[in-house]
Amino acid sequence: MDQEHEKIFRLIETADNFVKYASPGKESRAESRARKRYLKAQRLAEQSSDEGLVEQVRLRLEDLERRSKLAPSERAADDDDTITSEPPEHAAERVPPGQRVVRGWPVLHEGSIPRFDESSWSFTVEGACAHVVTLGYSELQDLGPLEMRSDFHCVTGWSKLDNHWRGIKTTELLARALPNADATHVLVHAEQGYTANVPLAVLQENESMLAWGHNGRQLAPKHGWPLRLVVPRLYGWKSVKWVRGFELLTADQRGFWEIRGYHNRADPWLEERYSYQEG
Ligand SMILES: Nc1nc2c(c(=O)[nH]1)N[C@H]1C(S)=C(S)[C@@H](COP(=O)(O)O)O[C@H]1N2
Ligand SMILES: [Mo]
Repeated sequence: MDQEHEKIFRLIETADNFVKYASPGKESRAESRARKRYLKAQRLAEQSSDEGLVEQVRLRLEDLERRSKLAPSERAADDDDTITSEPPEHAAERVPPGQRVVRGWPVLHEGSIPRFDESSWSFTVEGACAHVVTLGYSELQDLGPLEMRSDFHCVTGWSKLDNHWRGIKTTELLARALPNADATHVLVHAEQGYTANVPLAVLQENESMLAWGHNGRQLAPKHGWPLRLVVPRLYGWKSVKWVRGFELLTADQRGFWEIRGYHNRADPWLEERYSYQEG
């Protein structure tokens, strides 16, 4: 990263922290400090003509303006129960290498959008666990909801920042199933036979969830409604849409894309895109 970029990222980071750690009652002061830094970062980013960076700052300013209009009580609600997924420690910036930030939301999947029939729909956790768990749609929703903000990175190069997901933590379901001590991975099953493998430890992180809402609305069917997995830590193909179950495994087993040349682990911060990189 060159010096100019580093300067911009530092401004953004400082501003983010003003917003995140503002003490109660001091929010508007923290926000105006943050705004000053975002605006400066915006100027510098525009000069550097790095569009991804300009977009990152723009999204933050937009969020700040939205927040600053909230009454104190709404502001508390805005923060309540929201898990915020931050990039891992080995991430130098918020957007992984080789990614560009998009404004819209591309739709990407194999096959067609399945029809949802609640009377025959269920979510199952099975395999290497003490209890098989089977839940209907409303039973599953009754475990929530909670909100989480996280970023989404697709292996084809686009990143969508600041997604506000509504749903339940995957840990909720896994805890009910009680994985065996030797369970190491989960094969995630979706409609029409799509699968993806995820380490059990990743689904036991607080930021992995099953979602039915996005940015204050019901999730669109094309984005995975009635239920999709959200795994912010890994490339998007592991965030399985139209998900129907978890199969607990005692040995890793590749899923749909992992068999077709994508990387088994899929850490976007390490650019684990293709299977030939596995070595
Ligand atoms: N069931 C299912 N889930 C899927 C896919 C798929 O083909 N089938 N594609 C994956 C890929 S490659 C990506 S990038 C994301 C895209 O999610 P979006 O269409 O909501 O942007 O969904 C993932 N989940
Ligand atoms: Mo993807």
